[in-house]
Amino acid sequence: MDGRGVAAEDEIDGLLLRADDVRKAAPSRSDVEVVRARLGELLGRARSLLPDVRDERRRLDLAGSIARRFADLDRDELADKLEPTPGVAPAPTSVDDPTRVPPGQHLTPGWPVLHVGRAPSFDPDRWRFTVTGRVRKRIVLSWNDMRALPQVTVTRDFHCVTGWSRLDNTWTGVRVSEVLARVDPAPTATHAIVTGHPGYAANLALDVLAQADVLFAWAHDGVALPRAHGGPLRLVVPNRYGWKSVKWAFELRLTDRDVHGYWEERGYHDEGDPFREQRFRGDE
Ligand SMILES: Nc1nc2c(c(=O)[nH]1)N[C@H]1C(S)=C(S)[C@@H](COP(=O)(O)O)O[C@H]1N2
Ligand SMILES: [Mo]
Repeated sequence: MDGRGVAAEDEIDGLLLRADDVRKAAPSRSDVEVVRARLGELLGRARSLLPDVRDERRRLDLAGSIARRFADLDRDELADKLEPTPGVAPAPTSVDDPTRVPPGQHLTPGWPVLHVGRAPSFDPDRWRFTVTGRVRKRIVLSWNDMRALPQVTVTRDFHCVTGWSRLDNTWTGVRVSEVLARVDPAPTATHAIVTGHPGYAANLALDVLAQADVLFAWAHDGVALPRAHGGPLRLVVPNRYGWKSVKWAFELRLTDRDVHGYWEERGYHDEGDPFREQRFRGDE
């Protein structure tokens, strides 16, 4: 290994130690914003050094360590969101079958709101959804086009990588497989990246997207999907951690390789199967 790679590793280790000190020193949750800004700086700098780490295994480990700290930050901010949400029926907090809860998850009665950036406004006349990339037929759907697609309702559990799970979410929308059938995917298409406002994205293998319970959803528990939860339209991928369930989705792009989305770029796992605890890159 060369000197520059080792120097980058040492610097990242140093930044992570400082990040841990900053977090430990924070006296209360009311300081979350200040801590977030400072940690964002330290972790952002650490992340920018990752490409200089030559040893692949070490680079993946460090990427995981950085991503874990970003997730801890979300957990701090979440503490007061894990209460029953006013106006939303509380989700069950116990199960008959313990294997229904993935390892390392706890059940929340509430419906936490978790995202980077701001929820966009919605104008049904101007709203568009594009399906593009490795397709034989690119399509652009209006809101009416989208709503005219065959509708299904599924009830599934939702698992966020920061540790909360919300059971029994009833989603209504169109299967992604229905949308895929309308574009005629190219034979080279193996993956897709779904993008939502304001540029947040997640990558998925096409065979995962084509599962029968993977939807573009416009309703939850029988009412229009609230804007905070991704309304008017969000992706729902029950068999993956929540970060794959892109809110305010506006584009589905088919690709011939796995292109990283927002969190995958920041060290989260490509697959993100909660039952295999694939939280961070480097997890089996
Ligand atoms: N556009 C967008 N979609 C997003 C996110 C985001 O930051 N932006 N966060 C993801 C994460 S990490 C989770 S756990 C879920 C949370 O969904 P909820 O706010 O409806 O609970 O949205 C996912 N979809
Ligand atoms: Mo999440």
